[in-house]
Amino acid sequence: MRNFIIFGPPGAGKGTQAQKIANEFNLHHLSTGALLREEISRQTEIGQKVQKIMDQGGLVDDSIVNAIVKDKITQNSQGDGFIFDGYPRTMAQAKNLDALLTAKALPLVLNLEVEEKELMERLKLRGQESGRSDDNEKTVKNRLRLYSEQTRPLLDFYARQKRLISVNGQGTIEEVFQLLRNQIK
Ligand code: B4P
Repeated sequence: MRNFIIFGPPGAGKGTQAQKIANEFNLHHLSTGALLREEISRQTEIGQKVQKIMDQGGLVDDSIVNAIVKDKITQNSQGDGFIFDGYPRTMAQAKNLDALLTAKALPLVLNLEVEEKELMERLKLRGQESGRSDDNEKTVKNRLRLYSEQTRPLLDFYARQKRLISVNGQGTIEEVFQLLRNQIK
């Protein structure tokens, strides 16, 4: 089993690249953002709890996200491995993930580096095209601030453990994919 985390700020291309990597290397793509949006569209109890937080660009409680991830890992434990997308976003989540996977394989972190100006442009465009309720300027600013405060510090944690690989995420989707692919092989 091989496990990976695709890491980066909102709009870095995590979802886009995670899908391609999952197809190429036969991994299970586990996106916490997508799973939470599914809870909202099915109007489950969790969906009702998280909708407002997500619309404002906030971070959903660790306990909710950790429970969703644990369930998915248990349900898919027979495959070749996972690519985690949008998870972990806090130190508590990072530690939870390592604890869940210790007996299998600790994930390698693939970090996409993209400048803030480019992130704003990409997310504004996606907001116009997909109508995702959290892709407006005010919410994107909040998501970028939370990324800097709570998520980016995880890079040091993974670098110290020699589990971090950073690539330039500013090329075309195909160029970025080739950079990642070369690191995974
Ligand atoms: P996510 O769904 O993870 O949203 P995101 O951070 O914006 O990443 P996303 O995958 O959508 O964007 P991507 O970079 O792929 O989370 C949404 C919300 O859910 C969070 O704000 C939070 O509220 C909640 N949540 C999720 N996980 C959580 C957790 N673990 N803990 C707490 N709360 C959690 O792509 C962006 C756009 O750029 C795309 O439209 C794409 O087409 C485009 N793009 C990609 N690559 C490109 C390239 N190379 N060039 C040009 N455009 C490109």
